[in-house]
Amino acid sequence: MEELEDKVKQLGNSLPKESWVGAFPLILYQELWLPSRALKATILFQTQFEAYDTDIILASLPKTGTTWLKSLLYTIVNRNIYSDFTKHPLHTENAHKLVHHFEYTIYDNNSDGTQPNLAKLSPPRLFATHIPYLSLPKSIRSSKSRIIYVCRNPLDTFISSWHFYSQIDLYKGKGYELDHNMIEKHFGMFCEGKFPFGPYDDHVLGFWKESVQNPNKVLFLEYEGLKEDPKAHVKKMAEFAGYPFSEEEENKGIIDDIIKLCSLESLKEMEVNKKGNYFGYFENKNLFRKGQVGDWTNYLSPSLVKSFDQN
Ligand code: PAP
Repeated sequence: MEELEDKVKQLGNSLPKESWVGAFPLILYQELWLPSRALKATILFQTQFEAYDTDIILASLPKTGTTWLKSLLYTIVNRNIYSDFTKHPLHTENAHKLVHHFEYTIYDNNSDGTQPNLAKLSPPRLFATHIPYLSLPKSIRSSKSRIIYVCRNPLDTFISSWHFYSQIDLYKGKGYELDHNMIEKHFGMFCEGKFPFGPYDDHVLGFWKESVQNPNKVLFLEYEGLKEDPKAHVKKMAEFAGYPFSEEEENKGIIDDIIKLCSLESLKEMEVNKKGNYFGYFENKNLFRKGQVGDWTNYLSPSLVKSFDQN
């Protein structure tokens, strides 16, 4: 392990670096702007993970709806075990602790002490990742495991990330929130692909292409579509995951109950999400903001957006 530690350190020293909002360190690994702290875990994930055909993996770029999708997927798949939504695990654990991220908690034993034992998880194992399709371990791509991908309008994704990092002290981003020069600077970086787990386009296109070529492998969803018609999307997710709703369940209104339990308003009000942290260093409360489609119009000028369109 020490040997790996040394190799990762050496590799880390040799790779190009950037800082996202404040001083959140990024490193360019396999054409991917990876948060530096996730380098070792990503390498372990890529080289050690053995997928089961029954695994269901939620993939996304940060700030595109990960917490929402984790909550929905966990609730859909476990609805027979946790049928009383007033006592649902989402009331006591943040979604990131119910569906673990490979490159954070699962392969990072320095994270938050919630590292699951992969061999002991009963199927279907639910996982999440921000790693792009072509950088995933071969066993995920070659097994029958399924991937649910969510994408979001790039401008809203950028603004959500901007707020997230400029609200936290940890990377000294605090105070930047309304600093327009800083927004412009970081928007320029985003357009160049320098963004956690970016470039944005490569990420989205990788999963989109696979969803077209192999629709049984990747279900491609859009945040905006989920907002517009959550019921149709929750049904689609349940079918894809192998847990379709029966007519009886539908008649009882279970889909509406799941949507309500996992709504932004509901999650935001849960005590567990008002305090505590996830991945060992991010605060739960910062995961829940406006969830508004088109929020970027409040922050980005038409000329900035034009420069984005031309890229
Ligand atoms: P993560 O990648 O760090 O986990 P992620 O959950 O993907 O973050 O994205 C957070 C965004 O999803 C926030 O968007 P905003 O900044 O534009 O408001 C957050 O408000 C939104 N969000 C969180 N939970 C929900 C939910 N249940 N429904 C809709 N949007 C949500």
